[in-house]
Amino acid sequence: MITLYGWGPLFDCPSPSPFVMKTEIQLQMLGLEFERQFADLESVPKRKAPYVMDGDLLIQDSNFIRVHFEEKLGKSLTEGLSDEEKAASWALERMAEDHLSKMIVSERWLNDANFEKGPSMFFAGVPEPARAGVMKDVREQQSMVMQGSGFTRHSPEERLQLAEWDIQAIRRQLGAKAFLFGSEPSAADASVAAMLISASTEFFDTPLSALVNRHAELTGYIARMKDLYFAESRWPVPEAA
Ligand SMILES: N[C@@H](CCC(=O)N[C@@H](CS)C(=O)NCC(=O)O)C(=O)O
Repeated sequence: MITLYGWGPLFDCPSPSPFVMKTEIQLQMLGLEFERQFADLESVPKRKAPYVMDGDLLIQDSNFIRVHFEEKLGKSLTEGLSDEEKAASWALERMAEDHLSKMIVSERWLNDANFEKGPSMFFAGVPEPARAGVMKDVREQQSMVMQGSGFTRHSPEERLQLAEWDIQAIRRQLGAKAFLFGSEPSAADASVAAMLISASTEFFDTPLSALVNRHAELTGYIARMKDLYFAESRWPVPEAA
């Protein structure tokens, strides 16, 4: 049995995590049957989601998960792409998972109002007397990670500019095609669409969403990917709901 660990719909997205969305898409692209369960980050060495159990085998990180199943099934999510396209596919993923991902995280976690309406809900299970302190510590860690990476050493305008250049590159690659490399979705669509879905949500107050949503070809692309892979949520319903 295969189980994907992550989180289901939140913040008007199929998952609060673009990386969980990416893997959820890629497992479907590979034609796999799998269960979805809530992640327990403390239970895995890398303390990140997504992670997958394939029987007794734990696989962590969206890239290793993809390759594990590609090798197991003898399939490739870049089947039919030329060597140049395969290189571009990998580079597009790496691009989407760098500045766009950092922009999404910093807008959600470092902006007080966005944190209150969004990520603060992850701490609902922390006993009330300790909750504020735990949230403060986690946000400080996030802030240090973003500072360390250099991303939040840029001004807000510069961060937006970096995100805009990534979005422009995605638009150029997409062109008039249905998917990044043609009429069929492939590996990079999972990563890029997951980041665009996360960036475009209007749940948060951020100029990032308009950077995506003002382009009809991108909203069309997001809609196509959602129709294909997120038409219905198969995540368990949280107990508190
Ligand atoms: N490189 C990883 C990134 C995964 C990742 O950053 N996951 C986030 C959720 S979007 C996470 O688990 N963060 C928890 C933490 O850093 O403590 C992958 O591709 O799977």
